[in-house]
Amino acid sequence: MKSIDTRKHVKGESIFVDDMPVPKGTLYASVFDSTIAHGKIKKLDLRTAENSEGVIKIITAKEIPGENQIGNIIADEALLADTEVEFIGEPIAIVIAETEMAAKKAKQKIKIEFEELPVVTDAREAFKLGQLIAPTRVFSLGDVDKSFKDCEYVFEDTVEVAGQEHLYLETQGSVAVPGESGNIKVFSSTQSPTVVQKAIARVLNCKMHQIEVDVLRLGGAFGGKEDQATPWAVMTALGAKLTGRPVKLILNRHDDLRMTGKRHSYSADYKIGLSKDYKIIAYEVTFFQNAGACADLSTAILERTLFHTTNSYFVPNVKATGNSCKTNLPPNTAFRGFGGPQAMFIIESAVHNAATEIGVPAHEVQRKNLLKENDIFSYGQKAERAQAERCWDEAAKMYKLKEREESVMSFNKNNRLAKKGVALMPICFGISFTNTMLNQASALMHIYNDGSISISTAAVEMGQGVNEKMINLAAKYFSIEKSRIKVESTNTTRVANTSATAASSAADLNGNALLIASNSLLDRLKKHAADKLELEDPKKIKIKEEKVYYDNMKQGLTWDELILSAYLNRISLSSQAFYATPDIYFDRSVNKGRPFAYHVYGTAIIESKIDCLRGTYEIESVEAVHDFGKSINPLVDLGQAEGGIVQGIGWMTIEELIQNKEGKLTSNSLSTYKVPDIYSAPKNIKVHFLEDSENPYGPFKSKAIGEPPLMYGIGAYFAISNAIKAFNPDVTLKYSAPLTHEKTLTQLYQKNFEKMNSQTAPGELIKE
Ligand code: LUZ
Ligand code: MOS
Repeated sequence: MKSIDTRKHVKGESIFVDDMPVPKGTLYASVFDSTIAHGKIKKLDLRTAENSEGVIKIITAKEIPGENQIGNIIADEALLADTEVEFIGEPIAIVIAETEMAAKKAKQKIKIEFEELPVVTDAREAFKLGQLIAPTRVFSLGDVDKSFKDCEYVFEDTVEVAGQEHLYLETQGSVAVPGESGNIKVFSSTQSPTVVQKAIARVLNCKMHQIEVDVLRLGGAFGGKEDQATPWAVMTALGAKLTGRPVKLILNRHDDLRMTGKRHSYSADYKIGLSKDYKIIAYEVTFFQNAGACADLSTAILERTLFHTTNSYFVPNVKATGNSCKTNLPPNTAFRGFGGPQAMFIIESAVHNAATEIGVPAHEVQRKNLLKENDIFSYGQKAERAQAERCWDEAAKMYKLKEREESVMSFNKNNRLAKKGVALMPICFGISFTNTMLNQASALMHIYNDGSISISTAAVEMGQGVNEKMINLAAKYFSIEKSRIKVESTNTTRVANTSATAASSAADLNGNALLIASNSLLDRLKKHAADKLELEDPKKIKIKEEKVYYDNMKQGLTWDELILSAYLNRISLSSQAFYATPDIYFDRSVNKGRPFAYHVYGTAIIESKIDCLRGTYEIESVEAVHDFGKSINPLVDLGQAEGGIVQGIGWMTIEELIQNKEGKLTSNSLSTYKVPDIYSAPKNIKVHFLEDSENPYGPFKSKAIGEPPLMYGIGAYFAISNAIKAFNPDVTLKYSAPLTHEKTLTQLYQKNFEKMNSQTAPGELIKE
């Protein structure tokens, strides 16, 4: 992957919040957080800490000038706990000192006493206790109860799917610099500058225009900074307000891992019914989402789960019930896919289980049920320009599925202690924020009188290459050199009311706004060129490679000359434009509508190899046909696809979040939480760009790329499961992600392990 930032990143020249030179007099904040998952604060004694060397101030809930509230969708999240704590890592006080070390030393001198309350970490247990974040939601189509009766096959089971740590390279952080008249400028590592701006205004009791949020770039986010960059930015702004000095706060990795939420774990019950010829007739599923202690984005994430209940399949009778359950864990949050991947893993588990029980390869059932043109989703939208079957069939052909299966079969026959497995993973992901209102963006463009261009949009660069794409779009639109164009930081004073850079839609929304801004500038320039050249029809003016043409004939006028002339003739060289996705709506009272501008499709073939002595495995290859639309930048898109695939595989295989009964994250460091590295990444990743796919809703007919490829990683789970079946045909597969090496071993030797469990008394040896 190559973008305008690549060189700077490699050379260490790129600037992140922690790299910025800070103003003289900057103070440092450190957060004092809860050590218990649920309890009342009986006593908070700050005296010794306050007298500690270098301490300027310790801020508690009592000092907050405005509301002690940062909840974005639901107002249920205090910035600082006042009387009660609900998760380990919940902020209680902010220590502000002359140095970071002084702040940390003082923090250790804070004394606190709790009265402990019962801790709930399990979503189903929370559900039984009636602890819901919001009322239960149901999406339905057809009539499941009636149609199960007509099914040849009906299967029921439970599926577990764990969360995931974002592990952005750059941890959370912010710097706030006070200005005159109570104004504050905040440099935050956030995907949502406006959410940060609004939360600060609320907590500080000031107007949004007093708060300027600036974002140069993020060192990764993956959803982890859509909502959860907010508290740290608010804390620095609060510190700046109360001390009158700049305040900086950067979480170290341990604090970040402990204090921030993750991808949601889900537990689900399903019932799936198939006809004699393996058509899925009915699918009923109940989701128990583990939301953590506050709402954060959980309700929106649950909604996206409901939208992705049937993945890439047409199912005529669906009932999907979603419960967002409140537990004593850090609030779980957005993570690449936003609840969609969990729904997709759950139906893939149902399909895999059904196929296994029936005794056919899962891909036979999958292929039979792929969405066709005009098939309806449970939420009332029809599949338009559906590419599910095309992607599948091209993948099967291009990557030689038949031969692959035969070679895997012969490998398995010839090897006793090594087995291979193949799985196919089709994806279908809806593009647009499910909250229709958020599908808006604006762009501001200046052409300076030397012919160079400055672009501001709401898009936040986080390594995904959105800035490169904005440059590609403008360069193509004007037909000028890329080097003329600069993308500015994302700043709330240049672009207001920004929607988060999220939902895979930043390039779509901001790119479209940018093209509208470019279009009005180009119109003005064409008109001016026609005037200057004394030619009558501005429509016949074209700019090609920085030269002006009329009726395809080159005129003696360059881009530089045209711009300077326009300036000298007092023509505006600035433009601001707005874009709102057309044709989308959703009625929450009936859960029907057309929430997505379009869907992204694709199919991957995944091959695994397991060592049947140790239970270890490798993902040997992932080969996909993916619908990129007409890619704006194939290299950037390919980088997103490959990164997504590896991140998805990590989630499904080796990344294991462990929280104990007391609500403590025990996999709280990189020695206990393992992410894929270059050795465990598939040796072979191929992603073929589906041909002849044009998307009317994307800039230059492109499609969104950020989230969808992650879901190919789900196929790794089933590729490993199939290899396990090859070794142990009698295995009763458990559908519980991640499928770690340890779980693989226990399924390879399921019978032996069960025996050992019943015979070795305290079950010391083997615990699931
Ligand atoms: N964020 C959001 C998202 O607020 N709404 C969404 O629908 C969404 N989808 C994916 C990722 N982030
Ligand atoms: Mo996201 S999960 O698009 O912030």
